[in-house]
Amino acid sequence: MNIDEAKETIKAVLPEKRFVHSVGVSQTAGELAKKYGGDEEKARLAGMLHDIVKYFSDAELKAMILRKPGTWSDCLQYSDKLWHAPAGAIYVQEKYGLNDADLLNAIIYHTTGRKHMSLLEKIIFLADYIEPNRDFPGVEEVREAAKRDLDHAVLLELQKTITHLLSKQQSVYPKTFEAYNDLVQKQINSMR
Ligand code: DGI
Ligand code: FE
Ligand code: FE
Repeated sequence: MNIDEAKETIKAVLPEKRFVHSVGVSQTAGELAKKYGGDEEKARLAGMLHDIVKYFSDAELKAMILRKPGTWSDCLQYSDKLWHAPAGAIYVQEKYGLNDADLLNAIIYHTTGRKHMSLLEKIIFLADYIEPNRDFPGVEEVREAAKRDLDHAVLLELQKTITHLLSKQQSVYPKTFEAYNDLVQKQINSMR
């Protein structure tokens, strides 16, 4: 599947606003890949597809995750907002035969992050947060950081997301904490 095919596919299944968001993530992911030496084509494709099953029912998303168990399955014990990410990867693999492990992982972890993220995983995680149609407090600070230091921008995003979830007394998926701890530790090590 190429990028134009992916764009047509999501246009047919997503509401306009989510389609525009996905095109924004694709574009931003391509720019980040160019800047940080990643695979631009793969980044744009992953960005286009990352929310493909966002409007499936919770029952459908849950059934997909149960059908294909993996390290992501524990998300079923947390917010249902997390489910579209692993389910999206299962969907594009089964329906479109996309088998690139890095691309699939970038979709699986686009919502939560995880420790030891690949370059592509970081790019999609960050692009989802900072694409041009996003407008919420703090997004500009992360956009600025993304121009200078990828890890620092991802760390800022994790800090803001965790803080936001805590402020609303919502659960935090453990892999989100692990991603945060991983990058804090890297920062500490780099200052030694
Ligand atoms: O699908 P999008 O709206 O583009 O964005 P997303 O896939 O990053 O979904 C974000 C939602 O997930 C947001 O409402 C916060 C929510 N969420 C719930 N629990 C967690 C969580 N996000 C993270 N990172 N970690 C959680 O534990
Ligand atoms: Fe998402
Ligand atoms: Fe998204």
